[in-house]
Amino acid sequence: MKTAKAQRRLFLRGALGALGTVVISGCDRLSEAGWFQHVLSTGEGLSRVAHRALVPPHAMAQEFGEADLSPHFRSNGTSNPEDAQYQTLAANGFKDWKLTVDGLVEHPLQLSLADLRAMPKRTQITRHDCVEGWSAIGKWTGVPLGRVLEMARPRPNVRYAVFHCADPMDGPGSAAYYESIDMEDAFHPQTILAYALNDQALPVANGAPLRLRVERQLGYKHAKYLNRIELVVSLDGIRGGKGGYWEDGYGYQWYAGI
Ligand SMILES: Nc1nc2c(c(=O)[nH]1)N[C@H]1C(S)=C(S)[C@@H](COP(=O)(O)O)O[C@H]1N2
Ligand SMILES: [Mo]
Repeated sequence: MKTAKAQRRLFLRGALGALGTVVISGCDRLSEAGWFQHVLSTGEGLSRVAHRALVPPHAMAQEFGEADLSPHFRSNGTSNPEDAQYQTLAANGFKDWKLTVDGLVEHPLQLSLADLRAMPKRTQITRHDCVEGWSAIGKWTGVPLGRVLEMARPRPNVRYAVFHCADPMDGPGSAAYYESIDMEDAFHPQTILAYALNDQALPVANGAPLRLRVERQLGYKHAKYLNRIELVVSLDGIRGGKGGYWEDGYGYQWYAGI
């Protein structure tokens, strides 16, 4: 048994080691794009660097058992997109729906729900935390996002995956919800494109036919009603440039680590 003091010392050494890794591995890239400079110049980036220094890159979000499932997984934000095309697709059980994967890729993809269901799947029971002050535990099944991205062959300079959704946020015809994550989260084993919740086809209220689960981040990052995943080198060209609906419009943090 290690003493509490020895354990604390070990933890500190680990944390400092991680910080060193962040700084050192950043060095080769910063000369190119100056991203490290940019990251350090914003409070946003600082919290991300600090968070990434303390949480090892492949840290897993906690997973739970069947007994922990919430009796009802509530819906938040959009619960039924006010979009004619979405409604037509939904009426037909999403048989004609396709996910587009494009942007900086060698092989743009168009995948049906059947295509996605035929791919390797992952099931995970996790807790969803919404900034509005509620949590729920749900069982999600879907395709690891990394597998889908690999199929599209991302170009080496790709840095972010942008998720374009079907739900207009200010009535029919208005701009739809969108979100983005970096490649580290995109290739994390628990980051999946979920088509099932609690062993049932994903309900419309929770993002049918496909939604993102990015388990180490807060609820608003988990884009529902996916239409398209666009790979980009910078978020500058995406709407307001801050990477998401809440980030651009309401000052939410882009990296919403839990
Ligand atoms: N397309 C889309 N995705 C979205 C939202 C939304 O309104 N539209 N709301 C977000 C927020 S704030 C939360 S907490 C979760 C809610 O997921 P749920 O409806 O399955 O509870 O979805 C996130 N993803
Ligand atoms: Mo949320």
